[in-house]
Amino acid sequence: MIDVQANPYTYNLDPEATALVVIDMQRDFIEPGGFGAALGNDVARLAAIVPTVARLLDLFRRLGWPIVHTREAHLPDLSDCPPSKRLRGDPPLRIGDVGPMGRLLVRGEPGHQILPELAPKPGELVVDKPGKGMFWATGLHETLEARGLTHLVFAGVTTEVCVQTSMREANDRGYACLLIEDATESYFPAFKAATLAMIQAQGGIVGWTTPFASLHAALAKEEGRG
Ligand code: TIU
Repeated sequence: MIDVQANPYTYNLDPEATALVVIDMQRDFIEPGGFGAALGNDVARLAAIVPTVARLLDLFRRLGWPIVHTREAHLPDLSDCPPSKRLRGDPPLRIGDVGPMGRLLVRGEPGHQILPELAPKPGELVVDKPGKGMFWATGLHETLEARGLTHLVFAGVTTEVCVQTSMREANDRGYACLLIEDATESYFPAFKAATLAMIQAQGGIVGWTTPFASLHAALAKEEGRG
């Protein structure tokens, strides 16, 4: 086990059984004209974490450890999009409507793509999910179990929506979860802060958090080996 300095206390990372999970670093959430912008959000905030997520991906690639990328998106016929999701609120464009990056939150459209700087490499897992959480209707738990993975390091957007939902779902399925604080972002700074605080509270009720530098420092020796 490798000790990673974390909050609220040391995270014991298993070098044989750890995957990186990068949640929804898609054009639809991070670039103007996508689903995030249609909901009225300032999407520019999210772009700030791209260099840190890229460093995290580089680290896992150098180590040769597994990487999972998720994308939130629906089938073109929207058969996997519940009306309660599509009809929520009063946005100028809804899921499935055509925007500047194609149909919002629909598989295969330009907005569905992961940012080119963070694009998946061959051999990395890419999971399309119709919900906020990464386990609903994806089969991902079975895939991770089959590979013997028990520890998940999380990054991506948005902290309190898809990242937190996925992390809570993973915690309930028995994974030890570590969220990288500067590799996740929200449209709402207060929600990011609250999410980190609630993960850390009560002795790490759903996991641990730490800055990228702490993880990097802890894995420096492993990297030398890899
Ligand atoms: N709206 C918002 O904050 N997030 C989402 O809808 N999806 C994800 O977090 N990926």
